[in-house]
Amino acid sequence: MPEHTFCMIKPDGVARGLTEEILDRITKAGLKIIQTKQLSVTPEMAADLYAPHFGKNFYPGLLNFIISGPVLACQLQGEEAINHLRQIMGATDPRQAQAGTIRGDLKEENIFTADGSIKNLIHGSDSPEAAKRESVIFFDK
Ligand code: IDP
Ligand code: MG
Repeated sequence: MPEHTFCMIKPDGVARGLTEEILDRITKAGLKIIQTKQLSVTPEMAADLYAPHFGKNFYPGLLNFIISGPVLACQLQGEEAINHLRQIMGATDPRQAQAGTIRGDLKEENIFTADGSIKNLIHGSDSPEAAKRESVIFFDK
């Protein structure tokens, strides 16, 4: 079934000039890019996006990381877009992400920010509910 998903090229991906490369991988995988927006995430938006992780030990570092520079927010569409995107992203920890995935192929030697967040280039919604919720934070406000 065609569905929509939300993704975001994180500050590390934009800063390293990997935006085109990552969008290219997404399109080559058969996902359609409906809308993109480059912006700097505000602390409020970051807290909203990562509310499910509130209280975890990596939460403060994650918020600092996501507001540290511009990101590219994207709305995608395609067959099983949510799972498909998650597959081409690869595992959360890039050291465990398989070859051929975005996180696996494009990882840096040091995957951690100064305060311990994992830098892994891309965010992708993990459920239809998350896709709706996250998309609104970036595109409907
Ligand atoms: P996901 O991005 O693969 O969905 P989540 O578990 O939702 O992974 O975590 C959100 C983000 O928080 C990750 O992409 C990563 O940047 C960061 N993160 C997750 N787990 C850890 C951790 O154990 N240490 C540091 N940062 C983490
Ligand atoms: Mg997640």
